Amino acid sequence: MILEKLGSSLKKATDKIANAVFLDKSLVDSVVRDLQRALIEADVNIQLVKEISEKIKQSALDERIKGIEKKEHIIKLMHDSLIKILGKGREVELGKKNVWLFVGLYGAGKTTTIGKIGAYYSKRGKKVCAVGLDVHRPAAMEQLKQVCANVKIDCFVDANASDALVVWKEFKEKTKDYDLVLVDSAGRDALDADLIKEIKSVGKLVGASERFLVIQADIGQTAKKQAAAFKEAVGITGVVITRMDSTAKGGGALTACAEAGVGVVWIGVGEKPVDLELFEPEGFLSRMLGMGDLKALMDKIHSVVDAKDIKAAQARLAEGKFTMDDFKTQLDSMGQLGSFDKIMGMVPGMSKIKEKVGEDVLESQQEKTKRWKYCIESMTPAERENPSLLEKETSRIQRIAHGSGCTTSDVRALLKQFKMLKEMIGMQSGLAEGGIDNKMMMKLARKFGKKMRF
Ligand SMILES: Nc1nc2c(ncn2[C@@H]2O[C@H](COP(=O)(O)OP(=O)(O)OP(=O)(O)O)[C@@H](O)[C@H]2O)c(=O)[nH]1
Ligand SMILES: [Mg+2]
Repeated sequence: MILEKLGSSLKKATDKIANAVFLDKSLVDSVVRDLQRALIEADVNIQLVKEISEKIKQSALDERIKGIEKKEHIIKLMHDSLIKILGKGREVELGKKNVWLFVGLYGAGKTTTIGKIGAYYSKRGKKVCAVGLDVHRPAAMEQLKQVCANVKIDCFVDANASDALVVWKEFKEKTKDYDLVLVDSAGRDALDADLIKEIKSVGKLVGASERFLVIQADIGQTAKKQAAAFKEAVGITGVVITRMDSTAKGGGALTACAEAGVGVVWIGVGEKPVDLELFEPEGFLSRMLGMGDLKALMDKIHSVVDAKDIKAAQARLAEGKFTMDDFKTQLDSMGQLGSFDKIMGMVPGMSKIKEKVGEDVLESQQEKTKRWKYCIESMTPAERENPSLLEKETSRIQRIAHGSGCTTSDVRALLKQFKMLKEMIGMQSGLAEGGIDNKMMMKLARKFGKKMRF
C-alpha cells in the first residue's frame, strides 16, 4: 500500500537524520535524494517534491538551529510536508438524518464503496440501507442488490424505472426508518452538463447530508482536475479514493485532493467489504515518526528513581538547599539505571554516537562518575552543603583532588555536572507526579545528550 511504502521511506530518512552525529551537507543531500525518490515513485507532483527538498536543505544549513534541535526541526519539517502532501483527511460523524449520496465517473467504485460503508456502520449497530438511483446502466440495480445482500443491509431498487427522481419518491418513506441511507448514483464518462444537472437535482431531492466523490487512485494527479470540477459543480463534502491497493499512483491522487481542498475520508484497498480504511494521515505519520524508545527510557527512569527522593530533593532545591550529598544520591540512582551506554541507546540518535565513540570512552564516563563520588567524600560538610565555596577558592579544589586521588579538572567537571543536575531536577517534577509529556521527554533527552560531552 502506498502509504506504508511512503511511510517506511520516510522512517528511513528520519532514522538517517536522527542517527547522524553531524548533519553535514552530504548526509542531508542523500536523505533528500531518498525522499525525492520515494515521493516521485508515489506520483507526487514534482514541483511539490522540489519545494519540500529545498525547505529541508535550507533548514539543515540554517546555523541558528543547532544539535538535536536541528534534527527535531528537520524531522518535524518532513512530517509537516507529508501532511501537506497527504492532506488532513476529514472525519465524518453520523448526525440526526444521514443521507449520503455517492457520485463519480464510470467504474470509480461507487457501488462497491456503498457496500463497504454499509458493512462498516451496520457492524457498529446502525440501521443502514442503500437506494439505487443508477437507472442508466441496466445491470446496476442487480449489482447493488448483490452487494447489499452480501453485507446484509437493506436495498431499495426498481429495475423497471428510468428516472432517478421517480425511484427516490417511491422509496422515500421507507428510508425514514434508517440511521444511514446510502444513495448510489449513475456514473458517466466525464463530468458533463448532464451529469452535473442530475447530481444537483438528485442531491436536492434526497436532501443529501453528505455528497461523496468516489475516484480511483489509478488516475493519479489528474484527480485534481476531477476533484476541483466536482467540488465546484456539486459541492462535494468529501472524497473516497478507491483502488489504493492496485496502483503506485495513490500519492498523486492524495496530493491532488489536498491541493483541490477536498478532504479524503476513506480509502478503498481491495474489492472485499472489509477493504476500506479511514484515512488518518496525522495518526499514521506520528506512528511512523515515533519518538524512538524515549518512552521506554522514561519508564525506566521512573522505575529506578524514587519519586519520594525527587520530591525531597525538589523541596530542598526550592529552598536553595540542594547539596553535594543530594547529588551523590542522584549519582547512585543514575548508576542503577544501567551504564551510560544503555541510556544512550534508548535516546533516538544516540545509539550511533555510541558506536562511534566506542566502549572505552563510555567506560571512562562511568569511571568519572566513580571518581566524582570519591571527590564528594573528600569534601568537608560545609563544602558539601555549599559547593559554591569551592568555586571561590582554588586551594579547596586542590585539597579535594589530592584527598580523593583525582585531578583538579575532575573536581571542576564535578562542579559543572552538579549545576546541570540541579537544573535537571527542576525539570523532573513531571516524573515525580507520575505524568510526563512529549515535550518534557525531549527536554530530558536533550539533557542526557548534553551530558555526554566527549
Ligand atoms: N482493487 C480494488 N478494486 C476496487 C476497489 N473499489 C472498487 N473496485 C473494483 O472496481 C470495479 C468498479 O467498481 P464499481 O463499484 O462497480 O464502480 P461504480 O463507480 O459503481 O461504477 P459505475 O456504476 O459503472 O459507474 C469493480 O470491479 C470493483 O470490484 C478497491 O478499493 N480496490
Ligand atoms: Mg455503480
